[in-house]
Amino acid sequence: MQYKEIEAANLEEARAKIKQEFGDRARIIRTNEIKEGGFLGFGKKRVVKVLISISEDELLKRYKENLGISNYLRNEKLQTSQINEQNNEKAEKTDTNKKTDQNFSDMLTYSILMEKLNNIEKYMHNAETVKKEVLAPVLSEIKDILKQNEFFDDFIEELITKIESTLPLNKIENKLEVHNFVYEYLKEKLEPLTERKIYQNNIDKNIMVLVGPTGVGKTTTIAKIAANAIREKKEVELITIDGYRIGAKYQLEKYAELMNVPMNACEDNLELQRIISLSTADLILIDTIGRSQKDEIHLVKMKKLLESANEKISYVLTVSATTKPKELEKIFKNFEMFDYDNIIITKNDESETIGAILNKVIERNKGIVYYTDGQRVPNDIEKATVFNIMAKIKGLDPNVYLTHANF
Ligand SMILES: Nc1nc2c(ncn2[C@@H]2O[C@H](COP(=O)(O)OP(=O)(O)O)[C@@H](O)[C@H]2O)c(=O)[nH]1
Ligand SMILES: [Mg+2]
Repeated sequence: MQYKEIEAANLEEARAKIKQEFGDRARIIRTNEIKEGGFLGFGKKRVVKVLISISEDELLKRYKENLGISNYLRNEKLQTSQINEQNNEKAEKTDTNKKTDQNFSDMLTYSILMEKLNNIEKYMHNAETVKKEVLAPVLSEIKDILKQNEFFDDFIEELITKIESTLPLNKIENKLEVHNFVYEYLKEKLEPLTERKIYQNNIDKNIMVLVGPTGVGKTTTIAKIAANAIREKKEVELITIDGYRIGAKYQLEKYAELMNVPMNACEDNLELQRIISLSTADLILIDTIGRSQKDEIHLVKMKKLLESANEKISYVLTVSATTKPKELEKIFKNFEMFDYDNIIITKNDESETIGAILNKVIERNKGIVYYTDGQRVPNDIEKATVFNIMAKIKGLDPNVYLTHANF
């Protein structure tokens, strides 16, 4: 791969130049707007510098196509005279010699090109810089869309770089192509995270614990999951270790009563062990202590208590779609001690965007099992699929959603 820098007065002109010289084969790596020249800060000229990459083969092919080797060499005065000297030495040529000369001439052209391109690196470092990133209009639009969806900056940068290095020039200028690329990119990342099994059907006792900050909707979500499991003819049992908050036990007890399922409140290890071992349920749902996730000692105690059950427990982190992006990292990290594989996203009805959460699950390789979108038990819950999660990414061209619709 070789790199070349194109300089122009503005982005449009730079693109036109690249197209003319390299066709659609070049990939844009970086675009900078630079102020150059001037004296004592005055009279600086704005220029746009676009760094592109192109494979050696393509480069040589392009030069041959466009300029013709002889034309190209004629323009390169210094190098041409050297070649002429060498050519003159071989005044009379046989056919085979001609062929050799043609190869030689090709090679020389090629090495001149390479040398020029290698110098670009040096040249780039010397450029006086007041750099400002300039993006193609479609790319800056997609950047805004991703920002509005609350994806984090480094994630967006990575995605933009990926677009620039993957899509050829003519496609980068096409809104639908770029939006489609973004959709596919996110879908590819989210697909493996939304297709995980919620609980394993092959083991007879599935135990699922919902952990997460206070007030995100753990108890309500447990009631919803329980009601849906009952609808699927599963035997369900509820346990709470949420004894700390007055009324917390009462809340789950009420749901258990309504659904006619057993409910136990556990305060210590032995009790938890006894209840789990005696249970004949297919699904045991455990509600947890409603204290701040900042209270680490309490979380450790809770974890010890759950570990004492000696059973295979799957931990699920419950996060609200309304959580501020800044808070999310802390929450994902603080609950990491539970080794949770999956998350549930609650309160989707109260938030337009879930990009920050999606960003975190992709980064930490966590599955999304459910999302909830209202207070009604048992209705306001959905199993997460890649399609309903992708539908929560707002602002992409409607045609992109249409193309991917799962009719
Ligand atoms: N709007 C909305 N409210 C919800 C949702 N899930 C739970 N809630 C409400 O959030 C509040 C706290 O829920 P709760 O289950 O007690 O949270 P916990 O402290 O995590 O157990 C209650 O008023 C619930 O009705 C949801 O998906 N959407
Ligand atoms: Mg609760």
